[in-house]
Amino acid sequence: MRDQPASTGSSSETCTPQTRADDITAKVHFHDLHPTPADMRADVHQGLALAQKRLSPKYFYDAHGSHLFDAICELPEYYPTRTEIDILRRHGAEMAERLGCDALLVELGSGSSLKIRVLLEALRPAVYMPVDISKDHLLQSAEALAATFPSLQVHAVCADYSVPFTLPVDDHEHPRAAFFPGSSVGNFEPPDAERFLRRIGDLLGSGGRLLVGVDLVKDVQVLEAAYNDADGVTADFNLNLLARINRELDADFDLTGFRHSAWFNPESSRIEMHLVSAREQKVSVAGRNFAFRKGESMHTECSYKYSIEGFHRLARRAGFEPEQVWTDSDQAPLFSVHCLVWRG
Ligand code: AVJ
Repeated sequence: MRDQPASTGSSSETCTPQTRADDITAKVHFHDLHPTPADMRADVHQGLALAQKRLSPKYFYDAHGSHLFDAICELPEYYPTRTEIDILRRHGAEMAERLGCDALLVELGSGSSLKIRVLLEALRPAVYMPVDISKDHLLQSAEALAATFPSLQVHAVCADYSVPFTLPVDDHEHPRAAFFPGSSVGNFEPPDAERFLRRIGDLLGSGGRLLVGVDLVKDVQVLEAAYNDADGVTADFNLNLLARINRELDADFDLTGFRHSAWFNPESSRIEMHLVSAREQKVSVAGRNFAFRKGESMHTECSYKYSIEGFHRLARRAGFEPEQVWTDSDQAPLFSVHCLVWRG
């Protein structure tokens, strides 16, 4: 294994659950696959040159964006997080049985690693491998988790899961499983989601299981409220993308010159998030100029909503067999968690 401890320090006996966050010194193996820096400029330039300007949602998650996302998850309007956690709480034992113990468990887009905590008691993996694009957030969360579960081997991987990567450990003794909560699969266009799922299947190997959270089609008002919260946290999250580009790509977006907009597109069954130019304006990004008409939008995120059958069709096209699905209710469920088996 090529890895290095992310931190060393006082012995684990001094780590009690009461320890302050900055005192947590549990040992986490850290693998930095160095996502983004070189590609972000080219990516942003390319997206802004399109007739329908576009920015990738993966750039939302700088340090501030990751915190804003955590705040979104606590909003009364944003039902997915609490609904999914509730499903994990109620059916975690059954899910653990499906995934099996002693596994190498990869979590894609682990963020604050809160959801996995619900499963860890039932699911006793040998190795937990959180993968996230946001390095500091990943490290803090991985260390906090390792402090609560001292016998768990934690290998944190800083990587962009939307592009191919290989697991940075040479481990073939544990069966593999993957956890992809939050309905982040909905951020991919369906053909990309299919390609992505196939890649995850290849990482898992034959018979490997994927536990994936999928937000469901529902009443438009409920959907749209979740992306247009009254406190404007989602608007801040969307606009933070411009603040990040200003800082990291030497750009001059005027954050007061763009407004957040999000709606459900029923033809494509997706929420679309945009940043709309309030006036005609020019913006310079790393030496290139881009013109905006008044009312012109940059498309910053798609969040596809599926029916259970629709997601099963996608999973099958990708080479997975749906094994079981759990929802928050039988009538008009909001959210679903699927266990899929890789058939290759
Ligand atoms: C975590 C990507 C699934 O699409 O609902 C929340 C991100 N964007 N509010 C979603 C998000 C705006 C979230 N995902």
